[in-house]
Amino acid sequence: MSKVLGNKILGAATLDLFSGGEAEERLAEGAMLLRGFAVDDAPALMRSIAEIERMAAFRHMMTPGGRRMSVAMTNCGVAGWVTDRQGYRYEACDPDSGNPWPAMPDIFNDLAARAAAKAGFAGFLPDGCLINRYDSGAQLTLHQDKDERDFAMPIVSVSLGLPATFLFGGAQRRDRPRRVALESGDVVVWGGPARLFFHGVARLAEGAHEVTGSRRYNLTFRKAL
Ligand code: MD3
Ligand code: FE
Repeated sequence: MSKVLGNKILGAATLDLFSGGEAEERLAEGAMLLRGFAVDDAPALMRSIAEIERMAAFRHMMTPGGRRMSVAMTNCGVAGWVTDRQGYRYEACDPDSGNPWPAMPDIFNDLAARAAAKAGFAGFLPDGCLINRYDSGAQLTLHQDKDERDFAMPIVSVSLGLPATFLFGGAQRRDRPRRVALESGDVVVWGGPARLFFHGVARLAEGAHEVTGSRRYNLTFRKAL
């Protein structure tokens, strides 16, 4: 176990500094930010993403309202999140190829389970991972993740590459979102009362990152089925 060296109050959030250079921050009841949790895994995660994308290319999906998403997406695992004019849903097969989504790599499963356990969700076994790719200018408008069957299951998200400003709202769309800076290797576990909170990502600023170049990636692990 790492040793707590210090504790600061930052606005509403509590930050614990650990000897390994990792920090845990409670963003809200049920929402735990694990800063730097996946830093060491980032290069291997990016190699897995490169393999996945050879089988299931990134694409800009269409919202049910007919707008092309600025974030490019692909999936791995048995439950892949898709959107088109028909709506949002999970599909076992990639609609672009007709093939099953690539399998979830072991390092994906391991990371998601370790992060969830640290946040109090032991035994988390995701069945899908949505992979989001942001170029500069890409954004994700405020939304809820509510296409999954069991909201008692958390969602684990992993940031890779360029930093982003995460918008963390509340249970109501009108709740003014807090801005949380997320960097490469940061992991957030969203469970409990925060599971259905509104959230989004501000337009990505230009930059260069040693692991991902001019982009940001985000992995969201879900138990969808
Ligand atoms: C807060 N992705 O794919 S994950 C998404 O950085 C999505 O690409 C963002 O939101 C991204 O749906 C951030 C963070 C996230 C995921 C689920 C949540 C935040 C959440 C569920 C409830 C509250
Ligand atoms: Fe989301």
